[in-house]
Amino acid sequence: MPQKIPQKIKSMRKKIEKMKQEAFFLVEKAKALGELEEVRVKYLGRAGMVTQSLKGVAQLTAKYRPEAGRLANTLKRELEATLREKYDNLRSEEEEKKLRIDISMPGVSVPLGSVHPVAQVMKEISQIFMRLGFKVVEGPEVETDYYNFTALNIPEGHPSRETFQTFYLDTGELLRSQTSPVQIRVMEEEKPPLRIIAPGKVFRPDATDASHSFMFHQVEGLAVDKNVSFADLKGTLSMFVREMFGEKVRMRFRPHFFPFTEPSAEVDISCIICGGTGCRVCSFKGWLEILGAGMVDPNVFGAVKYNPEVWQGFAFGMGVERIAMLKYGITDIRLFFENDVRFLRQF
Ligand code: 2NL
Repeated sequence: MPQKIPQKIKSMRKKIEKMKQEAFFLVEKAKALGELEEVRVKYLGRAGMVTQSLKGVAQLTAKYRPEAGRLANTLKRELEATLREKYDNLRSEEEEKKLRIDISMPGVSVPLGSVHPVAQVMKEISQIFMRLGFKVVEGPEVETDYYNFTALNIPEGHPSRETFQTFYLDTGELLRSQTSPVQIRVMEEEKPPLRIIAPGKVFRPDATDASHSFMFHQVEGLAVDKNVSFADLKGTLSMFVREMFGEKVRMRFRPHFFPFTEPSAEVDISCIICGGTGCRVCSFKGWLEILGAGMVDPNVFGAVKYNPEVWQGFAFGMGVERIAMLKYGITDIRLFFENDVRFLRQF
Protein backbone atom coordinates (compact mmCIF):
# COMPACT_ATOMS: atom_id res chain seq x y z
CA MET A 1 0.00 0.00 0.00
CA PRO A 2 1.47 3.40 -0.92
CA GLN A 3 1.73 5.69 2.07
CA LYS A 4 -0.98 8.32 2.28
CA ILE A 5 0.39 11.82 1.81
CA PRO A 6 -0.67 14.00 4.74
CA GLN A 7 -2.91 16.97 4.04
CA LYS A 8 -0.32 19.39 5.44
CA ILE A 9 2.32 18.36 2.89
CA LYS A 10 -0.17 18.60 0.06
CA SER A 11 -1.00 22.17 1.00
CA MET A 12 2.72 23.06 1.35
CA ARG A 13 3.39 21.74 -2.16
CA LYS A 14 0.45 23.69 -3.51
CA LYS A 15 1.59 26.89 -1.87
CA ILE A 16 5.19 26.54 -3.19
CA GLU A 17 3.92 25.62 -6.67
CA LYS A 18 1.72 28.74 -6.75
CA MET A 19 4.64 30.93 -5.64
CA LYS A 20 6.80 29.38 -8.38
CA GLN A 21 4.18 30.01 -11.09
CA GLU A 22 3.82 33.63 -10.05
CA ALA A 23 7.55 34.25 -9.79
CA PHE A 24 8.31 32.67 -13.17
CA PHE A 25 5.50 34.66 -14.75
CA LEU A 26 6.96 37.91 -13.36
CA VAL A 27 10.47 36.99 -14.56
CA GLU A 28 9.05 36.28 -18.01
CA LYS A 29 7.22 39.63 -18.00
CA ALA A 30 10.23 41.76 -16.97
CA LYS A 31 11.35 43.98 -19.85
CA ALA A 32 14.27 45.76 -18.23
CA LEU A 33 16.99 44.99 -15.73
CA GLY A 34 15.28 47.23 -13.15
CA GLU A 35 12.03 45.25 -13.31
CA LEU A 36 13.95 42.02 -13.00
CA GLU A 37 15.67 43.28 -9.89
CA GLU A 38 12.25 44.04 -8.35
CA VAL A 39 11.21 40.43 -8.93
CA ARG A 40 14.40 39.17 -7.34
CA VAL A 41 13.86 41.33 -4.23
CA LYS A 42 10.22 40.26 -4.00
CA TYR A 43 11.17 36.56 -3.79
CA LEU A 44 14.80 36.23 -2.84
CA GLY A 45 15.46 39.50 -0.97
CA ARG A 46 15.85 39.58 2.81
CA ALA A 47 12.08 39.92 3.27
CA GLY A 48 11.35 38.00 0.08
CA MET A 49 8.68 35.32 -0.07
CA VAL A 50 11.06 32.41 -0.71
CA THR A 51 13.47 33.62 1.93
CA GLN A 52 10.63 33.85 4.46
CA SER A 53 9.40 30.38 3.56
CA LEU A 54 12.85 28.99 4.25
CA LYS A 55 12.93 30.73 7.61
CA GLY A 56 9.47 29.34 8.36
CA VAL A 57 10.73 25.79 7.98
CA ALA A 58 12.32 25.96 11.42
CA GLN A 59 8.96 26.61 13.06
CA LEU A 60 7.41 23.44 11.61
CA THR A 61 7.21 20.20 13.51
CA ALA A 62 10.03 17.76 12.78
CA LYS A 63 7.71 15.64 10.69
CA TYR A 64 7.24 18.27 7.97
CA ARG A 65 10.61 20.00 8.16
CA PRO A 66 12.57 17.88 5.61
CA GLU A 67 9.92 18.09 2.91
CA ALA A 68 9.27 21.81 3.50
CA GLY A 69 13.02 22.56 3.41
CA ARG A 70 13.50 20.58 0.24
CA LEU A 71 10.59 22.33 -1.53
CA ALA A 72 11.68 25.86 -0.57
CA ASN A 73 15.32 25.19 -1.45
CA THR A 74 14.46 23.75 -4.86
CA LEU A 75 12.34 26.79 -5.64
CA LYS A 76 15.14 29.06 -4.52
CA ARG A 77 17.64 27.36 -6.86
CA GLU A 78 15.26 27.27 -9.82
CA LEU A 79 14.34 30.90 -9.37
CA GLU A 80 17.99 31.94 -9.11
CA ALA A 81 18.77 30.08 -12.34
CA THR A 82 15.93 31.61 -14.31
CA LEU A 83 16.74 35.10 -12.96
CA ARG A 84 20.37 34.69 -14.03
CA GLU A 85 19.34 33.58 -17.54
CA LYS A 86 16.88 36.43 -17.95
CA TYR A 87 19.46 38.89 -16.58
CA ASP A 88 21.99 37.79 -19.23
CA ASN A 89 19.42 38.09 -22.01
CA LEU A 90 18.27 41.56 -20.99
CA ARG A 91 21.83 42.72 -20.62
CA SER A 92 22.92 41.60 -24.07
CA GLU A 93 19.75 43.13 -25.53
CA GLU A 94 20.59 46.44 -23.91
CA GLU A 95 24.20 46.22 -25.12
CA GLU A 96 23.00 45.51 -28.62
CA LYS A 97 20.66 48.50 -28.54
CA LYS A 98 23.62 50.69 -27.65
CA LEU A 99 25.51 49.38 -30.70
CA ARG A 100 22.69 49.92 -33.14
CA ILE A 101 23.73 52.49 -35.75
CA ASP A 102 21.66 55.52 -36.61
CA ILE A 103 22.47 55.98 -40.30
CA SER A 104 21.07 59.52 -40.25
CA MET A 105 23.80 60.62 -37.78
CA PRO A 106 26.61 62.73 -39.26
CA GLY A 107 29.85 60.75 -39.60
CA VAL A 108 32.82 61.15 -37.27
CA SER A 109 35.87 62.11 -39.27
CA VAL A 110 39.07 60.30 -38.36
CA PRO A 111 42.16 62.45 -38.82
CA LEU A 112 44.41 60.71 -41.35
CA GLY A 113 48.13 60.43 -40.80
CA SER A 114 50.68 60.61 -43.61
CA VAL A 115 54.00 59.03 -44.47
CA HIS A 116 56.91 60.93 -42.89
CA PRO A 117 58.87 62.99 -45.47
CA VAL A 118 62.11 61.15 -44.63
CA ALA A 119 60.37 57.81 -45.20
CA GLN A 120 58.91 59.14 -48.46
CA VAL A 121 62.28 60.27 -49.81
CA MET A 122 64.00 57.08 -48.65
CA LYS A 123 61.39 55.07 -50.54
CA GLU A 124 61.77 57.28 -53.63
CA ILE A 125 65.55 56.79 -53.60
CA SER A 126 65.14 53.03 -53.13
CA GLN A 127 62.66 52.79 -56.00
CA ILE A 128 64.97 54.57 -58.44
CA PHE A 129 67.72 52.05 -57.70
CA MET A 130 65.26 49.15 -57.77
CA ARG A 131 64.45 50.13 -61.36
CA LEU A 132 68.19 49.82 -62.05
CA GLY A 133 68.21 46.26 -60.70
CA PHE A 134 69.24 46.87 -57.09
CA LYS A 135 67.73 44.80 -54.29
CA VAL A 136 66.80 46.44 -50.97
CA VAL A 137 68.48 44.89 -47.92
CA GLU A 138 68.20 45.63 -44.20
CA GLY A 139 70.26 44.76 -41.15
CA PRO A 140 70.76 45.42 -37.42
CA GLU A 141 71.12 48.93 -35.96
CA VAL A 142 73.24 47.54 -33.11
CA GLU A 143 76.47 46.35 -34.68
CA THR A 144 79.90 45.04 -33.81
CA ASP A 145 83.16 46.89 -34.24
CA TYR A 146 84.07 44.35 -36.92
CA TYR A 147 81.13 45.04 -39.26
CA ASN A 148 81.03 48.79 -38.70
CA PHE A 149 84.80 49.40 -39.04
CA THR A 150 87.28 46.53 -39.46
CA ALA A 151 85.65 44.84 -42.45
CA LEU A 152 85.36 48.27 -44.09
CA ASN A 153 89.14 48.80 -43.98
CA ILE A 154 88.81 51.43 -41.24
CA PRO A 155 92.01 50.92 -39.20
CA GLU A 156 92.49 50.93 -35.40
CA GLY A 157 92.93 54.52 -34.25
CA HIS A 158 90.94 56.01 -37.11
CA PRO A 159 89.11 59.14 -35.87
CA SER A 160 85.67 57.72 -36.79
CA ARG A 161 86.27 55.00 -34.15
CA GLU A 162 86.61 57.62 -31.38
CA THR A 163 83.83 57.83 -28.80
CA PHE A 164 82.94 61.31 -30.03
CA GLN A 165 82.15 59.89 -33.48
CA THR A 166 80.42 56.62 -32.56
CA PHE A 167 77.90 55.57 -29.88
CA TYR A 168 79.34 52.63 -27.92
CA LEU A 169 77.21 50.35 -25.75
CA ASP A 170 78.26 48.77 -22.41
CA THR A 171 78.15 45.39 -24.16
CA GLY A 172 81.06 46.38 -26.40
CA GLU A 173 78.71 46.72 -29.34
CA LEU A 174 77.88 50.02 -31.01
CA LEU A 175 75.13 51.83 -32.89
CA ARG A 176 76.02 51.65 -36.59
CA SER A 177 77.37 54.96 -37.91
CA GLN A 178 76.60 53.98 -41.53
CA THR A 179 74.58 51.22 -43.23
CA SER A 180 77.67 49.63 -44.89
CA PRO A 181 77.76 46.81 -42.29
CA VAL A 182 74.54 45.53 -43.87
CA GLN A 183 76.36 45.21 -47.19
CA ILE A 184 79.28 43.39 -45.55
CA ARG A 185 76.78 40.92 -44.05
CA VAL A 186 75.17 40.35 -47.47
CA MET A 187 78.57 39.75 -49.14
CA GLU A 188 79.42 37.20 -46.44
CA GLU A 189 76.21 35.33 -47.22
CA GLU A 190 75.91 35.67 -50.99
CA LYS A 191 78.17 35.07 -53.94
CA PRO A 192 78.78 37.87 -56.48
CA PRO A 193 77.52 39.33 -58.76
CA LEU A 194 75.18 41.46 -56.66
CA ARG A 195 73.48 44.84 -56.68
CA ILE A 196 72.06 45.99 -53.35
CA ILE A 197 70.97 49.13 -51.55
CA ALA A 198 70.84 49.44 -47.78
CA PRO A 199 68.47 52.13 -46.46
CA GLY A 200 68.12 52.73 -42.73
CA LYS A 201 68.83 54.63 -39.51
CA VAL A 202 72.37 55.52 -38.50
CA PHE A 203 73.73 57.15 -35.33
CA ARG A 204 76.52 59.60 -34.56
CA PRO A 205 77.03 61.55 -31.31
CA ASP A 206 77.06 64.96 -33.02
CA ALA A 207 75.88 68.09 -31.22
CA THR A 208 72.48 68.92 -32.66
CA ASP A 209 72.19 71.98 -34.87
CA ALA A 210 70.40 72.98 -38.08
CA SER A 211 72.37 70.43 -40.13
CA HIS A 212 73.32 67.74 -37.54
CA SER A 213 71.31 65.12 -35.70
CA PHE A 214 72.51 62.18 -33.57
CA MET A 215 70.21 59.96 -35.61
CA PHE A 216 69.61 60.24 -39.31
CA HIS A 217 69.00 58.04 -42.34
CA GLN A 218 71.27 56.77 -45.07
CA VAL A 219 70.94 54.91 -48.31
CA GLU A 220 74.09 53.07 -49.33
CA GLY A 221 74.47 51.20 -52.59
CA LEU A 222 76.83 48.48 -53.77
CA ALA A 223 77.30 46.73 -57.11
CA VAL A 224 79.77 43.87 -57.51
CA ASP A 225 80.48 42.11 -60.81
CA LYS A 226 83.23 41.25 -63.27
CA ASN A 227 84.38 44.30 -65.25
CA VAL A 228 82.51 46.92 -63.21
CA SER A 229 84.19 50.28 -63.74
CA PHE A 230 84.11 53.85 -62.53
CA ALA A 231 82.12 54.57 -65.71
CA ASP A 232 79.33 52.29 -64.41
CA LEU A 233 79.34 54.24 -61.16
CA LYS A 234 79.03 57.51 -63.06
CA GLY A 235 76.29 56.18 -65.32
CA THR A 236 74.30 54.80 -62.38
CA LEU A 237 74.58 57.98 -60.35
CA SER A 238 73.75 60.29 -63.28
CA MET A 239 70.61 58.23 -63.83
CA PHE A 240 69.77 58.63 -60.15
CA VAL A 241 70.35 62.40 -60.20
CA ARG A 242 68.15 62.81 -63.26
CA GLU A 243 65.30 60.79 -61.74
CA MET A 244 65.55 62.48 -58.36
CA PHE A 245 66.21 66.12 -59.31
CA GLY A 246 65.22 66.42 -62.98
CA GLU A 247 66.74 66.51 -66.47
CA LYS A 248 68.42 69.91 -66.24
CA VAL A 249 70.53 69.18 -63.18
CA ARG A 250 74.27 68.59 -63.81
CA MET A 251 76.61 66.40 -61.76
CA ARG A 252 80.31 66.56 -60.95
CA PHE A 253 82.82 64.34 -59.15
CA ARG A 254 85.49 65.77 -56.84
CA PRO A 255 88.37 63.53 -55.70
CA HIS A 256 88.05 62.52 -52.04
CA PHE A 257 89.19 59.83 -49.61
CA PHE A 258 87.21 57.04 -47.93
CA PRO A 259 88.96 54.04 -46.32
CA PHE A 260 86.50 51.61 -47.98
CA THR A 261 86.79 52.86 -51.58
CA GLU A 262 89.71 53.59 -53.90
CA PRO A 263 89.50 55.83 -55.81
CA SER A 264 86.87 57.84 -53.96
CA ALA A 265 84.88 60.91 -54.86
CA GLU A 266 82.33 63.32 -53.50
CA VAL A 267 79.48 64.02 -55.88
CA ASP A 268 77.87 67.44 -56.36
CA ILE A 269 74.85 68.53 -58.35
CA SER A 270 74.28 71.98 -59.82
CA CYS A 271 72.24 74.02 -57.33
CA ILE A 272 68.58 73.14 -57.72
CA ILE A 273 67.56 76.54 -56.32
CA CYS A 274 69.61 78.92 -58.52
CA GLY A 275 70.60 76.56 -61.32
CA GLY A 276 74.29 77.17 -60.65
CA THR A 277 74.54 80.96 -60.68
CA GLY A 278 75.01 81.12 -56.91
CA CYS A 279 72.59 81.69 -54.03
CA ARG A 280 72.34 81.37 -50.24
CA VAL A 281 71.41 77.65 -50.41
CA CYS A 282 74.63 76.73 -52.28
CA SER A 283 76.68 79.33 -50.39
CA PHE A 284 77.19 81.09 -53.76
CA LYS A 285 79.18 78.11 -55.06
CA GLY A 286 76.59 76.95 -57.61
CA TRP A 287 77.06 73.31 -56.45
CA LEU A 288 75.51 71.13 -53.74
CA GLU A 289 77.22 68.03 -52.32
CA ILE A 290 74.77 65.10 -52.32
CA LEU A 291 76.77 61.91 -51.81
CA GLY A 292 80.06 60.07 -51.52
CA ALA A 293 81.14 57.19 -53.75
CA GLY A 294 84.02 55.16 -55.13
CA MET A 295 85.34 51.77 -56.26
CA VAL A 296 85.30 49.14 -53.49
CA ASP A 297 88.73 48.86 -51.85
CA PRO A 298 90.37 45.42 -52.42
CA ASN A 299 90.81 45.09 -48.63
CA VAL A 300 87.01 45.14 -48.21
CA PHE A 301 86.71 42.31 -50.74
CA GLY A 302 89.46 40.49 -48.83
CA ALA A 303 87.40 40.72 -45.61
CA VAL A 304 84.43 38.98 -47.25
CA LYS A 305 86.61 36.51 -49.21
CA TYR A 306 85.79 37.82 -52.69
CA ASN A 307 88.80 37.57 -55.01
CA PRO A 308 89.69 41.21 -55.93
CA GLU A 309 91.53 39.93 -59.03
CA VAL A 310 88.19 38.66 -60.37
CA TRP A 311 85.57 41.01 -58.90
CA GLN A 312 85.24 44.77 -58.91
CA GLY A 313 82.58 46.94 -57.38
CA PHE A 314 81.35 50.45 -56.93
CA ALA A 315 79.69 51.82 -53.80
CA PHE A 316 78.04 55.03 -52.72
CA GLY A 317 76.33 56.51 -49.69
CA MET A 318 73.98 59.42 -49.14
CA GLY A 319 72.17 61.10 -46.26
CA VAL A 320 68.40 60.94 -46.74
CA GLU A 321 67.62 64.04 -44.65
CA ARG A 322 70.07 66.07 -46.71
CA ILE A 323 68.44 64.96 -49.98
CA ALA A 324 64.97 65.70 -48.54
CA MET A 325 66.10 69.15 -47.35
CA LEU A 326 67.44 70.03 -50.79
CA LYS A 327 64.37 68.66 -52.54
CA TYR A 328 61.87 70.53 -50.35
CA GLY A 329 63.95 73.60 -49.43
CA ILE A 330 64.04 72.73 -45.70
CA THR A 331 66.75 74.62 -43.81
CA ASP A 332 66.70 72.90 -40.39
CA ILE A 333 67.10 69.11 -39.95
CA ARG A 334 65.46 69.26 -36.50
CA LEU A 335 62.08 69.85 -38.15
CA PHE A 336 62.10 66.18 -39.25
CA PHE A 337 62.27 64.94 -35.67
CA GLU A 338 60.04 67.36 -33.75
CA ASN A 339 56.85 65.72 -35.08
CA ASP A 340 55.00 69.02 -35.38
CA VAL A 341 51.99 68.17 -37.54
CA ARG A 342 52.01 71.67 -39.05
CA PHE A 343 55.34 70.67 -40.65
CA LEU A 344 54.50 67.03 -41.40
CA ARG A 345 51.15 67.90 -43.02
CA GLN A 346 52.95 69.69 -45.84
CA PHE A 347 54.27 66.49 -47.39
C1 2NL B 1 78.99 59.29 -47.55
C2 2NL B 1 79.86 58.29 -48.17
C3 2NL B 1 80.00 56.06 -48.90
C4 2NL B 1 80.34 53.73 -49.29
C5 2NL B 1 79.71 54.77 -48.62
C6 2NL B 1 80.72 51.32 -49.13
C7 2NL B 1 80.21 50.14 -48.66
C8 2NL B 1 80.91 48.98 -48.84
C9 2NL B 1 82.10 48.99 -49.47
C10 2NL B 1 82.59 50.18 -49.93
CL1 2NL B 1 80.29 47.53 -48.25
N1 2NL B 1 81.89 51.32 -49.74
N2 2NL B 1 80.00 52.44 -48.94
C11 2NL B 1 81.28 54.04 -50.24
C12 2NL B 1 81.59 55.35 -50.50
C13 2NL B 1 80.94 56.38 -49.83
O1 2NL B 1 79.32 57.02 -48.18
O2 2NL B 1 79.29 60.45 -47.58
N3 2NL B 1 77.89 58.88 -46.98
C14 2NL B 1 76.95 59.74 -46.38
